[in-house]
Amino acid sequence: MKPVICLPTRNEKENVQVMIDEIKSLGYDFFISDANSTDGTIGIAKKNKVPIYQRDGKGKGFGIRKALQIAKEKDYDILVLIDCDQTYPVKYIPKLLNLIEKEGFDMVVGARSLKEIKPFHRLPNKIHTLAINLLYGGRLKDINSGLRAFKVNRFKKFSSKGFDIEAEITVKALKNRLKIKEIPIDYKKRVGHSKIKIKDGFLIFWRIIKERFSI
Ligand SMILES: Nc1nc2c(ncn2[C@@H]2O[C@H](COP(=O)(O)OP(=O)(O)OP(=O)(O)O)[C@@H](O)[C@H]2O)c(=O)[nH]1
Ligand SMILES: [Mg+2]
Repeated sequence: MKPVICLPTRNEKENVQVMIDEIKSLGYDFFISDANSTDGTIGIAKKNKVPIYQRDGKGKGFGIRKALQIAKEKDYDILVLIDCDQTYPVKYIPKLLNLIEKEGFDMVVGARSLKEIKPFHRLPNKIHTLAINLLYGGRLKDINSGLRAFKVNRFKKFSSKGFDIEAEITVKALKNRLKIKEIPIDYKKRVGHSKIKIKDGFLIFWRIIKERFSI
């Protein structure tokens, strides 16, 4: 199976060089899905000769939608998503891939322990995960994780524009009875500025409800 890694970026100049170096050392194909960053992120990617694709709209969801489209167009079998903020250690990527390739999982997610998540984000995260488990019959621990790998052909397309994208991926995986595995990971303090806002917590919750009524 041919995997590709995608780093979604919006103004991550403090992180992008470190993330490029760490991912390069793993030896897999990778690319950046960027939101027309204005802080020099694009220049750093180009200097490192990393393919960088631009958004079709504003928001992380647009970035991940683009990533899925690129993975399909270029015939990759597995897409790995990892936030470009040095919070998720890249060392877990081979493990995620191994579980898909050797153990037959469709999606493997790096699950953070709640105590490692910022206090401010802890409650919304808990609510989102609980809501998904209740509404879609999951037994998951961290539905918003920004580190996951999945088989490209298990998903047709995504429609989220913003930070509700992980909720959409999770709900679609549960609705389609995909084989999902979570592995515990450590999670580090973010470098650079966070892009998520309070309103995104509500957007994610709304996505969880909305997906219940769509086919
Ligand atoms: N392509 C793209 N990526 C984005 C966009 N907004 C955010 N991202 C990226 O998505 C990833 C997650 O964003 P964060 O700001 O870290 O959000 P978060 O992880 O929910 O919040 P923190 O816990 O504060 O880190 C980062 O790599 C961002 O650069 C966007 O509009 N388009
Ligand atoms: Mg983050």
